[in-house]
Amino acid sequence: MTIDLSAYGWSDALPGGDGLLGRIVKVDRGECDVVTANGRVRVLSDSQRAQDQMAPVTGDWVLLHDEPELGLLISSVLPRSNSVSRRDPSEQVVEQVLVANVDVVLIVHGLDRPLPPGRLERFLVVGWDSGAEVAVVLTKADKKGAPVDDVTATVGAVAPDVPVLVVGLAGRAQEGLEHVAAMVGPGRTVVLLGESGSGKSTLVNALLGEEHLETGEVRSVDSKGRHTTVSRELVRLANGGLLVDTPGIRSVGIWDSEEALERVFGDLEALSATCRYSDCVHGPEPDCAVSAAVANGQVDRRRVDRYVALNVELEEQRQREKERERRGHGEKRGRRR
Ligand SMILES: Nc1nc2c(ncn2[C@@H]2O[C@H](COP(=O)(O)OP(=O)(O)OP(=O)(O)O)[C@@H](O)[C@H]2O)c(=O)[nH]1
Ligand SMILES: [Mg+2]
Ligand SMILES: [Zn+2]
Repeated sequence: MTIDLSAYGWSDALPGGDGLLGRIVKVDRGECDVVTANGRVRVLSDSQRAQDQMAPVTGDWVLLHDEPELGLLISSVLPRSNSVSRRDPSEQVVEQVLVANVDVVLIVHGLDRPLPPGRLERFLVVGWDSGAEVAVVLTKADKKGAPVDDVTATVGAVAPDVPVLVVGLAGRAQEGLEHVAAMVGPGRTVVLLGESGSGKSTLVNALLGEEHLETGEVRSVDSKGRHTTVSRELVRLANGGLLVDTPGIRSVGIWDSEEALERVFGDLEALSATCRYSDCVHGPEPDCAVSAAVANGQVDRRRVDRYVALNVELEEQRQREKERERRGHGEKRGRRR
């Protein structure tokens, strides 16, 4: 069997190297599934050499070599064009890369639950920080009383330029699916992020046209999902699109990212620059441009509060990171760019 890796997004413009080239399509329990020109193989993910540079993740291009006793091993992870990452929820100051080499990030939200603007802002920061295109997909529009207009308005208020796609995937009816399909072109890698139970795996299955991924009922009391998906898996659609399903994200710890924050809170950053004090927290300070904008109805106070809270969180993170570096840890796992 010979697989043309361009079908998995490989382009000759990317730097290659010695060894068998492949793309990681799944990582679980210390092992990776890798698609190579010779077919799909399973390799150990934590080969020492690969770890020395960076831990391989789904979407990575890697070079494999054959080790007499151990079989195929990842000898190197090729440079990433970009990656989607968040703050590691267990470690506070460490970046956790979720997926590499991504063209589009779809933020998936189920219309069976509220969409707190702060949650959306965090997902947007994670998405934009990668440099990929970002869109929001609202699922479960088929449900009775689904607040399509309200939630669409929330997204519009937080991020006016972000496309919003609405789908309802009950039974055979596949309302709106074609709009999502249109974003997933040949060779494009599209990752789905969202809370557990938001319908990511259901959406991937609908696009695939088969029940490839396991899906799970949400709890009826609070619409909470059950964390059905446990690994990040890249699947190829018949039209050549590449989709990465991911486990539901509980906490969206954002990684310090000036550019992405600028996209979400650019207007507030611009106003802050004209406050009298450069360290203004837009509370009781005199000559605060942000508070003035709130007072005349130009800016929503709650949005300012979220902005301030996020900045506090990032400042704490910077301090902890400095502390960590001082103790001699930060070198290997620091920020990649
Ligand atoms: N009515 C309706 N139900 C949906 C839709 N999309 C998903 N569901 C249901 O929502 C539940 C959760 O869907 P999943 O696809 O498992 O959600 P997930 O985001 O993959 O969840 P995790 O894997 O836990 O992160 C399942 O019972 C789905 O059948 C939709 O568009 N309409
Ligand atoms: Mg899932
Ligand atoms: Zn101010």
